[in-house]
Amino acid sequence: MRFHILTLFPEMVMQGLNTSIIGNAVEQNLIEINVINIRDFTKDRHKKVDDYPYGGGAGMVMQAQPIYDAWKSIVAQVGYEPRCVYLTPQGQVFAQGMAKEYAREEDLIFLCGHYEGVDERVLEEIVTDYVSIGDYVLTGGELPAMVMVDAISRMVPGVLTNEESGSTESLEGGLLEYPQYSRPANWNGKEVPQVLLSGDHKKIESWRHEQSVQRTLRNRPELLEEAELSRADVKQILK
Ligand code: 6GU
Repeated sequence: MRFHILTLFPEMVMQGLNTSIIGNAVEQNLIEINVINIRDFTKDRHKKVDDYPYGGGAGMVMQAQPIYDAWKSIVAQVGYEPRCVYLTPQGQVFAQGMAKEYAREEDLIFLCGHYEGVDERVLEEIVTDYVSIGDYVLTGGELPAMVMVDAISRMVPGVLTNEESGSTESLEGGLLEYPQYSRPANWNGKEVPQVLLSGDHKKIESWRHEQSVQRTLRNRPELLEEAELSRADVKQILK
């Protein structure tokens, strides 16, 4: 899968995505991350990419021309118009199901805005999806783009090893992850739950599932509306 990230701050995006699992996925050619500096496409002789908003008001607006030309260069390179995500707090809130869906795309374009926004006319021309990463305001779309690349990449086949993919289950069955423990069995006077040392894998599995249900109920009760629950789960919740 190829990610194409349109930004005024390419170094920020590149540094954020060259490490750990995502860095490995790039090295193994499972994903490709193509960072494009919008400023490289300005036709302004002072390399300007923004201007004052018509109608007045605070801040600057990113102009249409450099963004459109940068986008066209991607389209020319790949030979079709991939889905184009504009990162904005006005968008649909990103969730695990969307990450899974985006992971099926061959190419995905991200447009990172800055300042007070982007000229609406270029958004109308190129953007197919408006996405937010949550209800708070950030200074630009770079961090949200990195968040999305990470969440989508781990859904691309081969990116996670068998060991890592266990932690995929958490939000997919609609439940939060159960607690984990490692050595030593007693740390600071705190014991690892006995069941985990029992070697009884059936019992361990059902204990972990119970923990997931309890955690979800305590921390994110709204998730239980979508979660797949057994009669035993419901009994546990009601007791
Ligand atoms: Cl996608 N962009 C910005 N600037 N702020 C955000 C956001 C996106 N999602 C949440 N806050």
